[in-house]
Parts: sequence; structure tokens; C-alpha cells
Amino acid sequence: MLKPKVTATREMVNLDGLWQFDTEPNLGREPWAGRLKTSREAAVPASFNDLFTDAEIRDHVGWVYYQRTVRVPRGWAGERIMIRFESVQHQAAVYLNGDLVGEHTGGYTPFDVDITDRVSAGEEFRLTVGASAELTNETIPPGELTVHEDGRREQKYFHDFYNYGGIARSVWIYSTPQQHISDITVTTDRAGSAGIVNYTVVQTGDAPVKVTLRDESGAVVAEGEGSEGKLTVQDATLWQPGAAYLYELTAELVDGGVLDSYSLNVGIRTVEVRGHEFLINGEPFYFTGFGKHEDTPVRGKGHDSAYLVHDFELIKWIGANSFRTSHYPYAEEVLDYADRQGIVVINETAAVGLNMGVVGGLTGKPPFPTFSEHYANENTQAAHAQHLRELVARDKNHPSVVMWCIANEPASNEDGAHEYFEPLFDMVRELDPTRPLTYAAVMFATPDRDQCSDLADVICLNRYYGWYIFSGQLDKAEQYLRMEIEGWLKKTDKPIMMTEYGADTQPGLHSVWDSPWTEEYQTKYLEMNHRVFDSFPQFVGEQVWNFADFQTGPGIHRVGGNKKGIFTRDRQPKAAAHYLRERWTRAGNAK
Ligand code: BDP
Repeated sequence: MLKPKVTATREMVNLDGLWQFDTEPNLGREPWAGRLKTSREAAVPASFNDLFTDAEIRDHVGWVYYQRTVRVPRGWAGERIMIRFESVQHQAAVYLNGDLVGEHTGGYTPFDVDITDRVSAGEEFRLTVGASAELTNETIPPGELTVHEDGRREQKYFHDFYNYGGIARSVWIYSTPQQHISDITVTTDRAGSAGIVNYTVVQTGDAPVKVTLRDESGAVVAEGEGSEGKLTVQDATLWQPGAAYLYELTAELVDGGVLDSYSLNVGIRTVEVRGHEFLINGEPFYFTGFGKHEDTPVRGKGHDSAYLVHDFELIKWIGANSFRTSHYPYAEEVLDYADRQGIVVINETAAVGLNMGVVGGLTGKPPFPTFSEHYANENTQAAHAQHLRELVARDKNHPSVVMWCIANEPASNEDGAHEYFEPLFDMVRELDPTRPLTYAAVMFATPDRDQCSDLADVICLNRYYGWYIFSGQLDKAEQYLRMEIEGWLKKTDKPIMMTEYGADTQPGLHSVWDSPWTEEYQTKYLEMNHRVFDSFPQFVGEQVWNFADFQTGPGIHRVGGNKKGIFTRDRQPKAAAHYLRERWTRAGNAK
């Protein structure tokens, strides 16, 4: 799944901007059959929910429709013509003039619609996109949808962030030659001071393939022929955390002239788990940073390049080296930028909420088994597998991505979890043997109860001692956190990291005592956790929950959203940001 790009043989036109917009109840039966009769317009990319003041739109459950006209560039005659949707949350139906031409399920991975046979160069067409953010027990993420007798649709979900919907990332039409490169896979290795770049090019037709690797100055450092090969770069400059270096690999189909050409960035680096260590380029790596969200005021989950740049600036300011794409794949632009900025990424799927235990509150008692016909069943697992395939297909070439996270807080302590996850882990290992795998373990999945840690290469824990458990009692929290980690060390010799720990904090609230919600408490909570982490050499990282405050569904334990951010939703630092900066910029890093 190659990202659309302008190359010597390919063109693209961006379709972002204002599209006509309406929700299902306001429409006739077939909104795609003609022009939408509405004066309402929605911004693309953006979640639609927070754009308008009408509560019925914000909380609409069901289909919404976006529409615009598109003119195909007049020079595209004879080319293959595609539409690329980077993200439609969570289900999409695409109509060209009156016809259904494409469908996709899964809100965080891109899809293409081939419209070559339906459009003509220089002509206009009407593009209508239906988007539904409905979640059921057979979608990823899962949810619960109830249709009441009066037809009202009610959406529940079991994850702690607002279920935004709509066209959240850019839309493009793009051209490729009929005979074209359809995929490139790159893996890298090191041999002494040389760098190895293994490549596979997939194409239509059988034109000879030529591959050229250039360094950052543009000098050719290696060349290859054929659809598979191994390039050797003498004295390679490695891609390193905090010191990105990117080569450019260009693949060409050459038959007489150049039929198609596509370039991508390649960072030469290795990732390996050895004993208790997580190694990047053979060096022990300690993750510092955050679990994040794609979440900003007004845009919701809409991708925003200004926030992208600013968030990375704050990540660097605070001295962090990494983040996890909690709890879904982020926009491709984010990973491209991480590649260029040398920020390390744990890439997570949208499998969040596979856990009925959370419904039982702190008891962790599920009302019914999570892995059952009723909830996470075979169809859920098939949808999960599809998400994983799409994620790996999209992100396999990013040097910044060092680990795949198969799920967030699944009920890995419940019976049936191992049977559910084993085939998924096996499948991803086969798709990508080069990266370690993990899942972020929920607090009920203690070392004595978790049933899936044998599947993971790194034990990732989400723990809230001092917040959900022993709130305001940091001494006790410290004792229990330490005990739990000791328990894990008895059970496994894999590396361990904390992928979530955090305390809700209302900026401006202060106290001399250990008072939850104050800025002081957030700092003391983090200090307590760090005392524990620092005493275990088997620990390979700390990612605080969360980078910034973010929007959630309504609930009495959420004050205008989740307030565990180290930054506010508009990216102002809370007191703990200065503490973390002090810790993470200190020589020798966190440890
Ligand atoms: C964890 C979840 C995360 C929540 C967080 C919290 O992984 O999505 O936002 O707790 O409660 O259980 O703040």
C-alpha cells in the first residue's frame, strides 16, 4: 500500500477543504443520487462532531454524508486514476455520481478506490462519501449498538476517548501509469560498518526493475536490478533515535524509458530484543515519552500539521525519545515526520476495549466472558486480523516504528484470550519478522493472572498504582507497584516497560498535601513511579499517560475529558512537564 506521491510518473490532487455535509435523518433515501440539499459544509480533514453547535450532529449515530465535485486533470488520459482516503472513521461508502464504487471498514487505515473506468480526463464528477462511526462487538474497536423501538440508535463503547467520526485525514485523487509499481518492502540490517537494505518491489506487468539508493546529499550509494535484492552501503550512517538519517530508495520500471518511478525514505537500523534488553542498532534503548492521542479542539481526530510539528517540538523540549500511537494507527504524516525527526514509535492497532472486565470497574469482573460468541468472537478476530494486515502494509517501511502493539488492555487475564491472540501474533510475526510484538496489559492482568505474556517480546504494563488504586496513598502505591514488578520478574525474563501511568490533573489546582487532581500530586505520583522503575535494570522504558488532555465520552470521572495530560489540550505545560523535562534531559537520560 504505497502512499500517493508526486514522482516523475505520478501526479496527485488534494481534495481537502470544505465539503457539503449532512446527517442521515435530514436526507432523502439515497443522498448520493443527487446534490445534497444543505447549506452545511464540513471541513476535511476533521471529525465532524465538534464543528457544529447542534447536539444532534455531535452525537449522531449512523451515517453522515460528505459531497463535492472533483475535476480530473486534463492530462490524465490513459493513466490509472485512483482516490485515496487516508482515514474515514470508521466505515466508509464511496459513491461516484450515483454509483457505489468503494467501501471500507476500519477508521484508521487508508484505502483506495480505482475510478479509472468511470471518469474521463478533464471532466467533473460528483463524489459522495458516507461515513458511519458505529461500533459493534464485531468491529475494531468494538462497541455496543442498540436500536430502540422508536428507531433511535444508541452507541456505547468501552474505550476512554470520544468516538469521533468523519473524514479525519486527507483525500486525494492521484494517477499512476497503467503499468506500475504496486508495493515496495524494505528491511535493513548491519554488517560491521556496512548497512544492508533488502528490498522487494511488486509490480503489474514484467518490466525490468531498477533500484537506486541515494544518501542525503543525493549521491548514489548503491544500485540494484530485479524485483528483489540486497543493497550494501559501505560505512552507512545509521538511523538512530534522536539522530535520524534517511537514504532515499527509488524504484523504477524501465523498459525503453521509465514507465513508473517511486521513491521512499529508508532508515538503516536494527531492532532486537535480547534478554532483558531492547536494542536499537545493537545499543540498549530506554523508551521515554508518552501514550498520545490524535485529539485537538474543534478538529477532534482530524489530522493537523501545525499540531504535529508543535507536539514533536514539545516531545523534544521535554527530552522524550518516543511515543505509542495509542489507541489506533496515526496519520501516515506522523510516521513520516517521526522518521525525519528521529522519534521512536510503538505502533498500535485500534484494538482497544476488548475487555469486559472494565465494565466491572475496579473489581475487574466481567458481566460475561470477553472472549465469547457474545463479544470478542470469530468475526471480531477476523476484523482484528484485517486491521493488523492493513497496519503492517502501510507502516512496514518506517524506521521510526520499532514495535507493533497488537491491542490495548485486552482481557489477557480471561480464559479464551490466548486462543484469540495466538493466531494474530503468529500472523504479524510472519508479515513482519523484523519487529518485536507486544500488547499493553491491563491492571487486572497481574503476573499470576495474565495468560498471554508468552506471546509478547516485551512486557508492556499500564498501571495506575496511586491513581485508580491507592489514590492519594503514594507509600502504599509504591509498595504494591514494586511487588507487582517483582512478580513479573519471577515470571519472565523479557524486558518490561510501563506504557501507561498517570494521574488526572486540573491545571491550577494546588496543595501541600498528597491531593489527587493537584499539579503537585501529578509530579509526586510520577516521582514515585520513577523511584520504582529506576530500581529495576530489567526496565526498558516509561511512557506517561498522556501527552495531553483529551476528549472522552461523558462520565462523572471525566472533567471536560481525560485530564492526565502532561500538557493541557491546548498544549500548555502542567507543573509535571518541568519535572519530566528535568528527568529526561539529565545526562544519562532517565536512568
Ligand atoms: C487506561 C486506558 C486509557 C485510559 C486510561 C485512563 O488504556 O485509554 O485513558 O486508562 O483511565 O486504562 O486514564
